[in-house]
This record gives sequence, structure tokens and C-alpha cells, in this order.
Amino acid sequence: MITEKAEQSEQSEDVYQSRNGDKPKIIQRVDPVVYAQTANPSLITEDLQARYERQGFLILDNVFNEREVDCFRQELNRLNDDKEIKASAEAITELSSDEIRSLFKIHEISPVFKRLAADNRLAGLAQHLLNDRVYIHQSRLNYKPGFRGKEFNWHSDFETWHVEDGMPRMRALSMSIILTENDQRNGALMLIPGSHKKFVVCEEETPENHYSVSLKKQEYGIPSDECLASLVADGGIVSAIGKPGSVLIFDSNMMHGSNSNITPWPRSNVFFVYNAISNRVTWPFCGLSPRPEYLCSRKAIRAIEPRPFIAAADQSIYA
Ligand code: 6CS
Ligand code: FE
Repeated sequence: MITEKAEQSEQSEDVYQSRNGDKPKIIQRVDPVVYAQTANPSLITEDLQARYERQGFLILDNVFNEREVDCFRQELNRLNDDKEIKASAEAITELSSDEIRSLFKIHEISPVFKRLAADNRLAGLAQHLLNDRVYIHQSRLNYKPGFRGKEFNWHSDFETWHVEDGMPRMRALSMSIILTENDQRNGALMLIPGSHKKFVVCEEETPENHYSVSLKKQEYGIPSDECLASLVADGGIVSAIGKPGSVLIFDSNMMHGSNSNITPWPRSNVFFVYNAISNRVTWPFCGLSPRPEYLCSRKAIRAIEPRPFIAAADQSIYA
């Protein structure tokens, strides 16, 4: 286990300055997207790897089978119904109801999601694309419940993780496992192809304890209308539509957001954020105190050993 105490003195150079009063603008990414030197056909084909590099995301269908998805959904519901968990700091409720919007640190709270986070189909692929050993920077369940699941404003996760968590460079990615049907009607994630290659500088300074409001409705670290319109003019907007068991992989700097869900159908996904060990968080570039451990692994940064996928005929491999 690598335990790093990120001291202020460890601050690396701030290559992606944002929220320091500069006018909103778009600058070029200076980091690679794919760090792997070649493809690894047992994990990803050359074509898919090239597409991921170009557009900044991939939607892989049927990665997990029905039995596995059922196991994940049972765990999703168990966590949702657990009163202690619902009252914990890791559970973020919706602004307009007491339904859970997001549940963080599930790779530690749940034995099922702890094993899933290390699954070779996820961690092995992340390790390959980032060409380094990886650890979980953040994990969460986004429930986006039916009827009142609120939107997520446009944002780049990296902009937040850089400014508020001290993540130095763009050498991280998210994997979202779809647990309930995601389509245009119930608030599927929207992505802007190619936007990962541009860093959008946001203007307004980060308020103290920003996360206490941003996780319900983010208003700082979001692109100006002009910057967003420019990204959309170049790349358009794609909805990450998929069936349960599909996996959406997206680069840490992918501009994304999602609409509210007023349908009866929840849009529930598991998210694991894999960060390269060489890119572990330092001191937040905004200079404020670090965010809590459930949002950003800092005290216990543990490289993951991707587990080979062993189907156990007589029991769920995640039992
Ligand atoms: O602040 C964060 O880390 C979280 N906020 C959003 C909107 N996406 C990434 C992450 O879950
Ligand atoms: Fe996000």
C-alpha cells in the first residue's frame, strides 16, 4: 500500500490554471489521452483504442452479463434501503427530495463494488490505457431516481479534481457501469466528442467547502456559455445510451452533463475513477483545504491488482 501524505510543499506545477479570476477561455490539452504504447487485444482492439483517443469516450456493450448486473442491482438497492448509509456523509440527497442522488466511496463501503472495481475488464483496461498502475481516486453510485432526479451541469471532472483535489495531470479516466436502461428520456449522460483535448478555464474562485453544494448543483467550475457553445460547434453532443451491463469509459477531461429525469425510470450507474499512481493527488491548486476522503482518495492510495475474471458456475462471482 502506497500511503502518501500530500503536503503543500509537494505542489507540482499548475499546468491547467482555472478559477483564479482569469477570463473564461479554452486552452489546448498538453497531456496524452492514451498512454499505452500499443493496443492489447485481450483488453481493447487497435480501432477502439484509436476511437477512444480521438473522441475521448467509448460505450462498450454487454461487458457484464445478466447475472452480474442482477447482483450489482441487488447491492444498489440494498445500499439505497440502508438507513445508516442514507444518513452518512457519503450519501448525497437530491435538492428537491430526500432520495439519494449519489453515494460515494462504494469501493470501500460495499464488498460487491470493491471486487467490481478490481475487475480486469475495468481496472485492467484502465491500467493499460493509462500505462501505469492505478488506484481508485473516487467511486460513486449515481442513482438519478425517477420523477425527481435532477440534472448535472456541464463540467470537466478533471477541472474539479485538479483545482479542488490537486490532481496534477490528465492521466485518469472514469468507467461507468450502466445498471438501469440509460436513454435520452431519463437523463443519459451527454458528452461532447473531442472536448477532452481542450481545457476550459473557468473564472470564478472556488468557495470554501464547495463540495457541500456542488454535489447537488454545481455552479463553480462550469464552462461559460461561450466556451460550451464553441466545444459543441466543434464536436456536437452524443448521449451515452446503453443497456444494463454496458460500460461507458470517458477521459477525465471529457466535457459532460446530463438532464433531469422526470420519467418513472431511474438512470442508475456505478462510477469508478481510475487515476495513475504516478499522477496521485498533491495539494489542491485552489489552495483550500483538501476535500474529504470519500470524494478523493488521499490518505490511503492503494494500487489495484486487477483480478482475472473467473466465472463461478455455482455462485455469483461477486458473492
Ligand atoms: O466533484 C466531483 O468530484 C464530482 N462532481 C461531478 C459533477 N462529477 C464528478 C464527481 O462525481
Ligand atoms: Fe462528472
